[in-house]
Amino acid sequence: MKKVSSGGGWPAIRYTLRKGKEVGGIWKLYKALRTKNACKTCALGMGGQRGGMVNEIGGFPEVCKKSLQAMTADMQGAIQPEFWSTYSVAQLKAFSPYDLEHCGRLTQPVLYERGTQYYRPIDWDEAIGRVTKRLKSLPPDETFWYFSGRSSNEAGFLLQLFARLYGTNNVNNCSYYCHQASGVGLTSSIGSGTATVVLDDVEHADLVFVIGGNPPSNHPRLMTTLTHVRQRGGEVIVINPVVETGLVNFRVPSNVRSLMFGTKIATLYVQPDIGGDLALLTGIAKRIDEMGAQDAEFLQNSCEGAEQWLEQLRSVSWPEIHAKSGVSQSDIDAIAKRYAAAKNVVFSWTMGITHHVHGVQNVQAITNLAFMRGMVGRPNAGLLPIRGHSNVQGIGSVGVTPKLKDAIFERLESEYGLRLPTTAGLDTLGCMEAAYEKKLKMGFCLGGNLYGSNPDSTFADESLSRLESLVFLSTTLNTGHAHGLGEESIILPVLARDEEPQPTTQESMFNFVRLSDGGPRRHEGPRSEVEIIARIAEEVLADTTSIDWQSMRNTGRIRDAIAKVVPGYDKIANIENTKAEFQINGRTFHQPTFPTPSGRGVLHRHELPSLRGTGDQLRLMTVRSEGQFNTVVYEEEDLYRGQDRRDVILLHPDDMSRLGLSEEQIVTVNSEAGELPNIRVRTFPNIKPGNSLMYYPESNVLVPRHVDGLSKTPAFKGVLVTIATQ
Ligand SMILES: Nc1nc2c(c(=O)[nH]1)N[C@H]1C(S)=C(S)[C@@H](COP(=O)(O)OP(=O)(O)OC[C@H]3O[C@@H](n4cnc5c(=O)[nH]c(N)nc54)[C@H](O)[C@@H]3O)O[C@H]1N2
Ligand SMILES: Nc1nc2c(c(=O)[nH]1)N[C@H]1C(S)=C(S)[C@@H](COP(=O)(O)OP(=O)(O)OC[C@H]3O[C@@H](n4cnc5c(=O)[nH]c(N)nc54)[C@H](O)[C@@H]3O)O[C@H]1N2
Ligand SMILES: [Mo]
Repeated sequence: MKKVSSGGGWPAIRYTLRKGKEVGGIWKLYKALRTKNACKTCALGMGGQRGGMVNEIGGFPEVCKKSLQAMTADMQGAIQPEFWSTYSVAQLKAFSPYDLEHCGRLTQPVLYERGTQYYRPIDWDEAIGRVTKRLKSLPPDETFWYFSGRSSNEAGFLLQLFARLYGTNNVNNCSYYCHQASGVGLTSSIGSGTATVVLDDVEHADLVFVIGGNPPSNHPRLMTTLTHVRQRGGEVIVINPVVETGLVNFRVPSNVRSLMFGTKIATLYVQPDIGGDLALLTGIAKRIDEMGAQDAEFLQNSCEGAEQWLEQLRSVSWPEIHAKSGVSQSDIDAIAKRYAAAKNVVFSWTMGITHHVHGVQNVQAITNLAFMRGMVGRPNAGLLPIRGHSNVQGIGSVGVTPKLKDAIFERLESEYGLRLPTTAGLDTLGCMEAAYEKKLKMGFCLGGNLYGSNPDSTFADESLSRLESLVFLSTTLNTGHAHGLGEESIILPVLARDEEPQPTTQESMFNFVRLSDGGPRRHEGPRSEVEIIARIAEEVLADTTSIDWQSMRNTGRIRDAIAKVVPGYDKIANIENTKAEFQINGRTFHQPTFPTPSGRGVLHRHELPSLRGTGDQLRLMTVRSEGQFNTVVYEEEDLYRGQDRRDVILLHPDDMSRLGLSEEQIVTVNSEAGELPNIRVRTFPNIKPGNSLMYYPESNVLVPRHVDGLSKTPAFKGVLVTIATQ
C-alpha cells in the first residue's frame, strides 16, 4: 500500500462522503454531528452547547475521521435476536474487533452461562434481578468496578458512589492504562493533575513540544492548532522514535490553502530510542544550564529543590545521556537552542511518555524542563497532557479512582451523612491480578473493553474467566464480550451520549465542563446508563443509605450532588439552565503559584534508566493505527504508515538485514509474556533502528505486566521482543 505523504487532506474528505452514504446520506450524518453534544472521541473538547464540530475557541468546522466513525457506529442497525442463536461464543471469539463492532447496536440484555454455547436474550427484569441478587450475596470487596472514559460525569459519579456505599473502593478507570502517570507526575510537581493551559494558550505559543504522541491520527483537531502555530511563525519540536507522516506535513481539510499545499508541522524532529525520553529531557536541561539560559529567578522564587536538581544535572555525564537516550549531542543542542530562544513554550505529550515503567518520572522531567525557563504559571505557556477518551478526565474528577480525593470524601460524609469505606481499593491491573488469584468474584464494567485493553492477553483471559459474574454496560460488541467471560456474563445495552433522554455533562482536557443535550433514541431497547445504575443501587441498598436512588435517575439531581461535593464543579448545578460551559476553578495556571504545600513547583531528580534490549532483542512499542479507536478497529489499513493490514511488525531496514529478515517474511514474535505467530515483517525506514512497532490490541499477547510503580500504568511501549523465523 502506498504511504500518503501528508496527513489529513483529500483522503479525509473522501472518507466523510463515503461514511455519509453508509448511514443514509451525508446530510443525516452532518445533522447528527451538529447536535449539541460533546464529541464522542478524544478529549480535545468539541461540541456541547456550541454545537457539534465547534472547538473551544469557536473554530468550525472541526471534524475528524474518528468522530465520523464513532457516530456512524452508533447509527448502525440493531443486532437482531436471531444473531444470538446463530453465533456461539466460540464463533464470536473468532470474530475480529472490526467484525464485532460492525455486528450492530446492542438492544437487548443478553446472558451467557458457562456450560452453554450461546448468549441468550433475557428481559430487563431478569437481567437486573440477576445482577442485584449476585451483589447482595457477595462481600463487597470481592467485586470490582471498571469505567471507561466514554460515559458521562453523571453516570460515573453515580456508579462510584453506589460502589462505595455498597462497600468497596475497588473503583477504577481506563486512565490506569493511559494518562495516570501524567496525573501522578503533574500532581507531584505542581499539585494539580491536568493541563495548566487552555487551547488559546497553545494557539499563541511560539514553540510547542509534541512528545510521544501521534496527534494526526489520534487528536486530529489539535493539528489545526499546530498549523496555526506554524502560520504565526512559531515552531513545533517533535520527539518520537517514529517519524509520523502527519507530524511532518498535514493538510487541514477545512483550510483551503492548507488542503492544497499542506502545512509543514515539525520544525525539528528528533528520534530517541523507545524509553529514551528521560535521558533526553535531562540532556536538554543540562545543555540549557551549560548555556546559562535558565530563568534563575523563577527557579529560585517559584520552585523547590532547584539547587539539588541543577547539581545533579551537572554531575550526569554526556556519554551517559547519549547512551541512554539514543540521541546525539547535535540533536540535543538543536533542541536546547530553540528552547532557549522561545518566549512562550507549551509542552504536550501522550502515551509514548506514560506507557513506560518510568512514566511518572518522564512527566516530572518534562515539568522540570518547563520550570527551568519559567514556562509554567503564565499565559501562552505550560503543560499539556493530551488526553484520550472524550470524558476520561471528567470520570476521574467526579471520583472514579480507588481513593477519593479528601475533599470529596469529607463532603460526601458531611453533606449526606454517609459512611464510606476507607480501604485502599485496587487499581485496574490490581483488580485483574486479584481476580486471577480468585480474590474477586464479580466485575462490573461501565463501557470499555477491559480484556482488550489489558497487557498480557493470555493472563487477562484467564483472570476474567475466573470471575463468577461479569456485567457490561455497552453500546456495541467488542472482544471483551467474547473472551474472558465470567461464569455468568450479562451485557446490558445502553444509549449513546447523543441518545440520552436527559442532558449529561463531559469534561475536556482543557478542564471545561459542557452540557450535552442528548437526543432521540435510535433504537428501542437500550437504556440510559444512569437509569440502570440508579435502579440497581435502589434494589441493593434501598433501606441502608440516606440517598434517594429513585431521584438519582434524574441527571439534574446527580449534578446537584456533584456540585456539592466535587471541588471546582459548583457551576454544574445550574448548567441545565445556563447552558454555559464553565472551566473548573484552579486548574489553569496563568500565575506561578501552585497548589503544593509550599505553593511552589517541585523539581524531582531521577536516575536515568538504561535503554533496554541486547543482542537480537528489539524494543517494541504497541500503538494505534489511523483506522482504530482503542480496541475498536474500524479499518484494517493504517493510512499514514502505509500499512494495509494489522498483523505486521514494522522494522528499520538496518534491523532487517542485521537479523537476516526479508520483506513480507512470516515470523513469530516472542516476548516474556507470550508469542504471536504469523506476523509479517515489513520495512519501515521511519522508525529508529533497534526499535519496532506493532498494533494494539492484538499485540497485547506480547506485553508483560510490568507497571510503573508510582502510577501503576503498564509499560505498553516498553516491551522487549525477539523474532523467530517460521
Ligand atoms: N483515532 C484514534 N484516536 C484516539 C485513539 C484511538 O485509538 N484512535 N485513542 C484515544 C486514547 S484513549 C488515547 S490515550 C490517545 C492516544 O494517543 P497517542 O499517544 O498518540 O497514541 P499511540 O498510538 O499509543 O501513540 C503513541 C506515539 O508515541 C510514540 N512512542 C512510542 N514509544 C515512545 C517512546 O518511548 N518515546 C516517545 N517520545 N515516543 C514514543 C509512537 O511512535 C506514537 O507516535 O488517543 C485518543 N484518540
Ligand atoms: N498494548 C496496548 N494496550 C493498550 C494501549 C496501548 O497503547 N497499547 N492503550 C491503553 C489506553 S490509552 C486505553 S484508554 C485503554 C482503552 O481501554 P477501554 O476504554 O477499556 O477500551 P475501548 O476500546 O475504548 O472501549 C470501547 C467500548 O466501549 C463501549 N462504548 C462506546 N461508547 C459507549 C458509551 O457511550 N457508553 C458505554 N457504556 N459504553 C460505550 C463499546 O462497547 C466499545 O466496544 O487501552 C489501553 N491498552
Ligand atoms: Mo487512553
